[in-house]
Amino acid sequence: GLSNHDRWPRAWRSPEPRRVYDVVVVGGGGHGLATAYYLAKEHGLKNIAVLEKGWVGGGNTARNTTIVRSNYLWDESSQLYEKSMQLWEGLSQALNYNVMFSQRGVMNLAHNLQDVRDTQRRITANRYNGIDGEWLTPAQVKEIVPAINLDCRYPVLGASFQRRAGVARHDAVAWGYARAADRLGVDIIENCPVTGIRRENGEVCGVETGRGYIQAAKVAVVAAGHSSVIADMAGIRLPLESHPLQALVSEPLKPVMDTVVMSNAVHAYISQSDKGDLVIGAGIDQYVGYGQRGSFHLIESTLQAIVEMFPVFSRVRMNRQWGGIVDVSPDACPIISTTPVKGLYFNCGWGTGGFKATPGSGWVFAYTVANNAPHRLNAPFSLARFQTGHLIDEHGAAAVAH
Ligand code: FAD
Ligand code: PYC
Repeated sequence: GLSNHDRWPRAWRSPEPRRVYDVVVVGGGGHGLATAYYLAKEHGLKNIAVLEKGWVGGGNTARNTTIVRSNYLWDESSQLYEKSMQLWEGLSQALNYNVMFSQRGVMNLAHNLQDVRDTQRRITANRYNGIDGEWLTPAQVKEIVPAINLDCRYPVLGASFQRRAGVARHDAVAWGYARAADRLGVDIIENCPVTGIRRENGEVCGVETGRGYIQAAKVAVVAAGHSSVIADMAGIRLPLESHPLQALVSEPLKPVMDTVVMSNAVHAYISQSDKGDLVIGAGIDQYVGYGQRGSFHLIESTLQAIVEMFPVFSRVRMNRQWGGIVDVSPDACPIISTTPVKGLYFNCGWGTGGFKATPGSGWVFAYTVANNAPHRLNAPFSLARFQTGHLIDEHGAAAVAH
């Protein structure tokens, strides 16, 4: 079956880095590739490089549980995530690449009265913002997910349901953006770590890399869990903590679950991939660090929660487990911002929830870099909010324990 692999054409070129670019994007995850694509497509920039220290999409893009939804609480964030949702809805066509976006719905369970109140408030807020959302009674939850045990230790009292939400194929998102950006002339340079940011008179002038110095008038950093490491190279301190976040997949099963179920109260979420594996995720590991693995006790408590809610899965074997490093901000919202260094931009702080935002994040960040000013949608997400106090607290809607 693999015998013809060597005759497949490359999906994107592997050029030698030029010595000068108009824009260097640091980080070849989904967000960085999307940024480069929209810079070229929407803003007509021609001389762009994406510098990736490893391989394209090998960071959190490859490690996440692929949940896509836009049911955040506050106007600022729900509008940003909804922009992303709308881009998702046309993404396979726009990139001419099947990203397998499957709008199978996402359920957020409520297990106590406060959960019920918070969830219903969020549904109402979503609907005021034109975002779909509905309240499900326990009987309706059971109808959609027959395998669930409603009378588990923390009984299911209902759930929010966003029907337009769902999952997408994470690798395809990175590959689709990479191929489309490449076709627009973007140089994607893998195995090229950025090790320093050169500045003169408060302005960025280029980056030191494992493949030599590269001059650039604008440097756009999208490095997820390593954002604060890169900010430090430019003398900037970001209000971020980097934590491990773990996930795991089971052996493949016949179809048993055709939606996504999340429970913040018991710190677990689950869906079934098109391949048949159960895709399961946890809350963050509480310690900070850059090792892309977490601790065993968290895997155990996550699976205890899953088995309590789905006793039918108690004898399913787990195939693989891994961790990514997520960049968590104090209000569980991203930072998409200019910085005190002219020509240097950061897009980070997506924490446990940035996969869903990949298209929208790239779209608004490209606007910000091209215009040296934020788009209306990302203006509230600047670094300045940590000085003005205009935080946008989305810990509840983040739906993953922080
Ligand atoms: P990445 O894909 O991590 O890209 C950053 C890139 O920067 C990396 O490829 C890295 O190698 C590169 N880089 C770092 N330092 C340098 C350097 N010095 N030089 C050059 N390159 C550098 N979000 C959701 O919305 N839904 C989910 O279901 C979900 N589940 C998750 C489950 C897990 C286990 C994890 C870990 C995360 C999850 N997330 C989820 C969060 C989501 O994965 C991230 O927010 C999102 O993928 C971040 O995208 P990115 O492109 O910025 O990051
Ligand atoms: O933000 O929806 C989310 C999410 C699910 C799993 C991890 N993050």
